[in-house]
Amino acid sequence: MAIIAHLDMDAFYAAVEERDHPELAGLPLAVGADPQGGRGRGVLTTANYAARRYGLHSAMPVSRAWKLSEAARRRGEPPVVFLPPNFRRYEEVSRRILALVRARVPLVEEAGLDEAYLDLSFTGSYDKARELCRELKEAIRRQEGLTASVGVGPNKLVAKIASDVRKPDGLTVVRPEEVEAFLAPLPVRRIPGVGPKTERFLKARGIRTVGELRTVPREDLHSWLGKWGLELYDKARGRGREELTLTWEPKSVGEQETFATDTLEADFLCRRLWHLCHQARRRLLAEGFQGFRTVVLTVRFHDFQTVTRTHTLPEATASGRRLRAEALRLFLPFLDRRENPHRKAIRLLGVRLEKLVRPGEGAER
Ligand code: TTP
Ligand code: MG
Repeated sequence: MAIIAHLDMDAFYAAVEERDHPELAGLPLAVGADPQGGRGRGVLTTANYAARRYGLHSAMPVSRAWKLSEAARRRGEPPVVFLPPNFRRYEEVSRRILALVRARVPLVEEAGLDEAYLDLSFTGSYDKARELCRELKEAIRRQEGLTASVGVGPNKLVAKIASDVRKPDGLTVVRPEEVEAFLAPLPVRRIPGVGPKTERFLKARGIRTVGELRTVPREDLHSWLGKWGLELYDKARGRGREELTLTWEPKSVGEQETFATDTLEADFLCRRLWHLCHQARRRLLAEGFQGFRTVVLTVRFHDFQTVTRTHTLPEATASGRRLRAEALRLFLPFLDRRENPHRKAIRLLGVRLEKLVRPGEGAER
C-alpha cells in the first residue's frame, strides 16, 4: 500500500523575506517587480497571507497590487511592503529544507523550489506517516522558522490536493477509504490542471464540485474535452500515480579552477588551494551536509596529464582547517619531485569532498 505525502511551503518567497526581516513581521508583504508608485509593469511572484487578505496573489500585475495596497491604506490599514525577489536566497533555503527532509525520508521527488513528494510507504501506516509529517513540519519550523503545509494520501494527486486545502501550516491526511468523501465537496478548480478555462467550461454545464464532476459519464467527458476529459474522469475519482520521479542527492561537492597561466609557483598555488577548500566547504554546508570524510585533489598539468589523489579520514568532519590541512598534504608532493619529477607547470587545481554526511549521521565540527 502506497502512502504519499506532498509538502508545500507556505507563501514561500514572502515567508523567507518575512523571516529575514523581523522588522516586517506581521505586515502585508509582496515579492516581485518594483511597483514604481503604481506605474510598474511586472507581476508579483507571491504575497504573504496578510497581503492575500487584500486580494494580492502570485502572478498579479504589480500595478493592480499597488491599487489594492493604496485602497487598504485609505481604509486605515497598513500598506503592502513590496520587495524585489532574491532567488539565490530562496534556493539556498530550499536546499536546506530538502536536506532536512532527506535526512528523514529516503525517497523524495523535488517538484519545485518549495514543494516535494515524499514516499512514506516505509512507515507502514497512515498514523505513522502523520506522525512523521508532524515531525518534519516541526523541524522546518525549528531550523528555518518557516511553515509548510503537508497532504498525505494514496497517490500524488490526492496528496497534492490535500496539502492545499488547509494552508497555511496545514496537515491533512486522506486515507484510501476517505478519498471520495474528501474530494466530493471541493470545487473542480482544486484539481491540478483545471484552470479558469476548464472551470468555466464545466460551470456552463452546471458542474462546480468534484462530486458533480463524478456524475458525468466517461464518454461525455471524452467527447467534450478529448484526452483531457479522460484524465479528468480519473482525477475526479482520486486516481493518480504513486511512483515518484526520484531525484538523487549529490554524492560529492567540489570546485576547480583553471589558471590564466600554467604555473609552479608554490605561494600562488597554495593560496588558490585554500580558496578552493573554502568554496568546496561552503557548497557542502549550503547543500545541507554536515561533514565529509574524503578529500579528492585534482591536479592537471600544462600538457593535460591529470592526476587525482584521495585521502579518507577515519571520521567525518566539517572543519575548514582540517580540510585545508588534508588538501595541502595531498598537494605538497606536486611541488617537488615526489609527484612531479619533470617539474611541470600546473594548469588546474580541484578540490572535491566525498562520503558526505547528513545532519544526525554524526560529524565533528
Ligand atoms: P506556490 O507554492 O504556488 O505559492 P506560495 O508558496 O507562495 O504560496 P502557498 O502558501 O499558496 O503555497 O509557489 C512557490 C513559490 O514560487 C512562490 O513563493 C513564488 C514562486 N511563484 C512565482 O514566482 N510565480 C507564480 O505564479 C507562482 C504561483 C509562484
Ligand atoms: Mg507554496
